[in-house]
Amino acid sequence: MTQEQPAGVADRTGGSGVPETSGAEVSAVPDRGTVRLALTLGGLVLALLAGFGLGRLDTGSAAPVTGPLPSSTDGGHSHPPGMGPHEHPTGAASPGPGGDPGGLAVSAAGYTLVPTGTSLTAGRRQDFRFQVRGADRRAATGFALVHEKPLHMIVVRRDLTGYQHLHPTMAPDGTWSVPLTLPTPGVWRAYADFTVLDATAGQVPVTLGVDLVAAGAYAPQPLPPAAREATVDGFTVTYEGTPQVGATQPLLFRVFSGGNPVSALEPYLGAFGHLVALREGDLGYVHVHPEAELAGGAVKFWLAAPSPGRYRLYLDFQVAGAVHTAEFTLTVA
Ligand SMILES: [Cu+2]
Repeated sequence: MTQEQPAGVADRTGGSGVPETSGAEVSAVPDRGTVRLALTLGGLVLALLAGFGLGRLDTGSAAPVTGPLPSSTDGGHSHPPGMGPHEHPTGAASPGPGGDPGGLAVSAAGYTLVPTGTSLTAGRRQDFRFQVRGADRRAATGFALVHEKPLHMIVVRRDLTGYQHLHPTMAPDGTWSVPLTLPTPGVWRAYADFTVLDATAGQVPVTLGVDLVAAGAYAPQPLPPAAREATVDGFTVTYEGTPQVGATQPLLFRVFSGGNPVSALEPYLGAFGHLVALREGDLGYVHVHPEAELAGGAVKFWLAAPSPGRYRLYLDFQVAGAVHTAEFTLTVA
């Protein structure tokens, strides 16, 4: 499916109060928050070479970031090829490799997702609004740009169908809104994936999740069988690699059109691909980004699975200005 992109692919403002600049100077001082970001968004460990890490904050020199500055040579937690799994500091919201994925709670690390409403009408475009409130009960308003956006929102029905990747915009009072259509009845999961700028703790990466309901006759779909090939919008996408529990493994995705490799993959939000993995059973959330450069034409991720089980993988990629999402079922032994 082609993704809904209310903010527009070309929107590089992020819609936040945080001005975006080049992002060129992100890497001098290691930053614990950044490490935690990778852990939070991971649970899966990923290696993002050359500063294209998850933890890379795409804020630049002019960004009014207070507290520990974006940084991290960890480059968003790079694990060079050949490097084995290792221990990382863990925080309340960020279990280490092999630990729990994110998005399972509406409140974590002192931040709570507070939607204005969670009941929507199936098939109707409505504004979904929410705040991220801190321990002081006030709406947070300072967010770091991560992959060009201050907040990434993933919405999926609880049977893992209907995936959407959205970018809400924030009003000055900290209220986020995004036009949202839940096309079919059912219970849907919405994830808010962000790094909040905390006055005392610095950068706090968090992924919070909340259920949304669209009343009506819910016809759940079974998870498709595991496969290494998917088709979407006329593209065929394949992957190689076998994620394992507790050990980072390479995962290479290739995109084909008419049987030929697509050589014109374009960066989308600062990366050649964005990979979200959702675990069957609890919809645990993992979001990883690839190496900065294509590897022989393939988009290369590094990851480890948080547990055995089945996952649905969603790979966002961009060709000719349009974003597509290829979906795969993965079984981790
Ligand atoms: Cu996003």
